[in-house]
Amino acid sequence: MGTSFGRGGATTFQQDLQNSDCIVIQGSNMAECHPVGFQWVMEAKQRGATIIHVDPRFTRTSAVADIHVPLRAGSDIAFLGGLIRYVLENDKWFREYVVAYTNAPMILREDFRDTEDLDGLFSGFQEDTRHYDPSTWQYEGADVAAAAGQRDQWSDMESNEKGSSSDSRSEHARRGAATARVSTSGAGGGTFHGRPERDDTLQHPRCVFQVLKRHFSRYTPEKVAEICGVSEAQFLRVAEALTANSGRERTSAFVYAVGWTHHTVGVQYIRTAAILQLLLGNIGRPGGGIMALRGHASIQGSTDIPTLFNILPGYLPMPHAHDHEDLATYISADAGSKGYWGNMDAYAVSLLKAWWGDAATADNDYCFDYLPRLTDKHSNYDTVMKQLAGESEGYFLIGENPAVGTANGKMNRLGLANLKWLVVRDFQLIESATFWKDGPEIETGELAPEEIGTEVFFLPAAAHTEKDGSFTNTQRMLQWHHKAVEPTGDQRSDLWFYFHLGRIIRAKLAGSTARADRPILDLTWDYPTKGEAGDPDAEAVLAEINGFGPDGKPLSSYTELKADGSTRCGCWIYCGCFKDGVNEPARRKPGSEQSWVAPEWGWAWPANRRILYNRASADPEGRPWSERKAYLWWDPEQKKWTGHDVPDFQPDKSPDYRPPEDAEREDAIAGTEPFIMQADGRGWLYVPAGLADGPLPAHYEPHESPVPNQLYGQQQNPARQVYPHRLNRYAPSGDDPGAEVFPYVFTTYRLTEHHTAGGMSRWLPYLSELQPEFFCEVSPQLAAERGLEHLGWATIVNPRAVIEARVLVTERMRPLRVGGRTLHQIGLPYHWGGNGLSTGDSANELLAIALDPNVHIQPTKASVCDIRPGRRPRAPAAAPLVADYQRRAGITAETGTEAVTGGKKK
Ligand SMILES: Nc1nc2c(c(=O)[nH]1)N[C@H]1C(S)=C(S)[C@@H](COP(=O)(O)OP(=O)(O)OC[C@H]3O[C@@H](n4cnc5c(=O)[nH]c(N)nc54)[C@H](O)[C@@H]3O)O[C@H]1N2
Ligand SMILES: Nc1nc2c(c(=O)[nH]1)N[C@H]1C(S)=C(S)[C@@H](COP(=O)(O)OP(=O)(O)OC[C@H]3O[C@@H](n4cnc5c(=O)[nH]c(N)nc54)[C@H](O)[C@@H]3O)O[C@H]1N2
Ligand SMILES: [Mo]
Repeated sequence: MGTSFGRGGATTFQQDLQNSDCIVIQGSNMAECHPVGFQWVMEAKQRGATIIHVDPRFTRTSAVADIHVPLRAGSDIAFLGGLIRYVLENDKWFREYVVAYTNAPMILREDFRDTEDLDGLFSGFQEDTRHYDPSTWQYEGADVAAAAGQRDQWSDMESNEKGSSSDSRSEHARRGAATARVSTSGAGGGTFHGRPERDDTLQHPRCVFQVLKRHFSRYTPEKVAEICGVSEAQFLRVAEALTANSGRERTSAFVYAVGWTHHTVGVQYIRTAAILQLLLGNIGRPGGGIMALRGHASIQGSTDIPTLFNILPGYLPMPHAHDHEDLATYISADAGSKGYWGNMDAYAVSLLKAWWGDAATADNDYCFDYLPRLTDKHSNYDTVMKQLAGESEGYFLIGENPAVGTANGKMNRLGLANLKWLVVRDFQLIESATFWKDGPEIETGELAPEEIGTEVFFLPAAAHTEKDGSFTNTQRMLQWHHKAVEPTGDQRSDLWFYFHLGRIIRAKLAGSTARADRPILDLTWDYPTKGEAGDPDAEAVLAEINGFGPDGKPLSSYTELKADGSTRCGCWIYCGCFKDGVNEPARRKPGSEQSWVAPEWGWAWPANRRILYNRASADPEGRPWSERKAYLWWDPEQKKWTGHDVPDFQPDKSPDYRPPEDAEREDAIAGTEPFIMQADGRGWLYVPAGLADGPLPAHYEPHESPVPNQLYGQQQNPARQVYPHRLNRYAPSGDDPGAEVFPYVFTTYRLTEHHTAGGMSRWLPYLSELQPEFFCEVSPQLAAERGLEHLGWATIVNPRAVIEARVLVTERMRPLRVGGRTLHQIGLPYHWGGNGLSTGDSANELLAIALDPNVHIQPTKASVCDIRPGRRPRAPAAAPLVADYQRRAGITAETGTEAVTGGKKK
């Protein structure tokens, strides 16, 4: 979303789904996982909208949809790519929107090569480092840095080439872009050097539009059917519904969640939907958009104010350990650029001032050197690898249960067993806190409690009902919750824990003159506390996040932020949520007392805008595309934008504003350019920089798949991250010998009655009674093929583990025809573990660590296995069974790790 539109958040809000004429839910089981928001899908249906659910399984979402398309897990890019081709070939795209608001007219460099030319690779792939050099992906005549995503691609190249002379970065630097930035899912922006060449007639053979057309030309309905296991008729029904409900008068929305993100090519799934929605003119308009459904209550919040290793609050990049990088170099990636990222200096300096207060001055670069620097990837899985290697000593697990919830459970537990200390703060004694005495490895004898050196501290946590605070929900909306009851016993809020931990560390360091202690001693750490336990005042934290002006008063908008040290702001995109000292996230004005947009319910970033890029809901002249879909328009009398929402645009910038040649920052965005975070003000059909695995999506098979790629010789995403390890062996894929040993595809998912790794549901009697046991969903045909009995036991094996589950035989699972043969899929809910009231094996024992290169996520949605009747062998017979499967499939340390597979096929 960040690279396509400029910000890494849902483009719309759930209530707006009621305005859709067609809703495609793909990669989510919305009715079961987001049941409250699903109300708005039902409202749309009542108003006549067509609801489509594209999902390998028939679920409660499918049950109320007009169309359910059971497709093969891991094949969505082929399906969506087919829709893109359909839209282009049948002239169903929204011409005026596409020409004015997207980068369709931009002309690409002559040396760009597409997957069509290179059998599934784009130009620039370096096989030895498994990285792309993106220089050939650029526009002709201009050099644009990433809007979001991989913002330090050139220096990544350098570090991966380990000292060998790197042309890429120096070439990039020569063209003036200095160090670009790195962030995973960030808000956008980026430098722009030169002026890209354009052809508004879209005829130039190297313009984005023509490149796109050629790229997707092979994604025909026949190919889609063959790859996805759907019928051509099913595909065409979706294509017709979607295109009939897009244009001036009608809009369609896409809804996805982790059925799309959890793949080694997950970011490109979402990119494919972004291209489609831009071509159809569905972004920034009511009833349109892409609704990214977020998981935990504040997962959006935990990327905005991140728990991620490579971004700082508000999607500022975490600085890299480049030589001589000072604040100016860090910011120069954006200096003079077009769009709101041009103000990155104000955002960064205000953040440093919020953290280090008076200690941060112009003379010391506002304490920029106090920030940690990235020396490598430090994602969750890289940390697990470091734990296994003995290179990581301590770990805090706050609200996470990796022994159950994270891919390759065994590696996670063995990592925890290799620490010096571990702090777990949770409601329950989850598996990640007790692995040392009763984890599966104790049973198998791989670990013994007396030999584990990890000292485990278990601290009981207070629940959200027992503390004040905010959630940032799926639609970027901050919502306040008030403490309803006092926590009991030793339970404390996480805010309490971190505040007092910091306080004690600071007290211990007091008086130190060591340079290394300055960043901690100079922190502003002065939150007022309340009550007997001394809980910090959560509103004081909100106020710090919102920020203060030179007069010490709360700021009201990020446009007030300054780079001269006079303003403080803990997260620029949240600036304004505590305007005039009022806790706006706590607003709960009833819907009946305000418009359907409900701007006075909670507060959404940025600036309380509910639909992003809403300038695009009007035509270039500023008039609504149609009466029916009017949302924001230019009022020529009052000379301002007006309508149902806060404009995501300068409120008084006229549609005929044209930036002067030397314009900078937001002044360089024309009155017709709605994507104000992007360097060119446009939605990106093609991403010239910012993605690790290509400027356009291409269908690759999942990391492990029993099916050969039917479009390119390249089997998997060549840039995916692999982690060869004795405990993380991969299956052979496609036509490779041994692939037949694991003939079935399995996918993992959630049940309404349980929550994620189970800490919040498996200990509750009512929920445990509703879904008492771990099970696998199989079709009657697969049950017959393997002799599985309904309510009996099944053993599921793959190269990493063997687990057992109760059998649920159901017609909701259907065999598919893929590549001329029958393919069976198996569904596994992933909520179980050994502790609590309802216990069972964890699906994550089976899952591999192999990651999407952009966001480092694991592929939980499509992997391979074998299934057989009966219970699994107990220790010590379990390991030999897995070893036997590995031997039969001929698995070695190299299997499944190759980057490039195309050559050998030809
Ligand atoms: N009751 C309940 N609600 C929850 C949660 C919970 O545990 N319980 N968890 C919360 C969290 S953390 C999250 S992230 C969200 C997740 O919300 P969802 O993503 O909606 O949940 P999942 O059940 O993991 O997966 C969604 C669907 O993706 C399908 N799927 C699998 N592979 C593919 C594929 O390749 N393509 C397509 N098109 N579909 C595929 C699965 O069959 C499944 O129906 O839910 C949140 N809400
Ligand atoms: N196979 C497979 N694996 C998956 C997925 C999948 O679809 N398939 N989905 C992935 C996704 S999207 C997610 S989000 C993860 C979830 O994986 P985890 O985050 O590891 O699992 P949870 O059970 O949600 O863990 C949250 C813990 O926080 C505790 N908790 C709740 N509130 C608080 C609080 O206020 N403070 C503290 N300190 N603790 C609290 C709960 O008791 C619970 O034990 O799983 C991922 N793993
Ligand atoms: Mo999640």
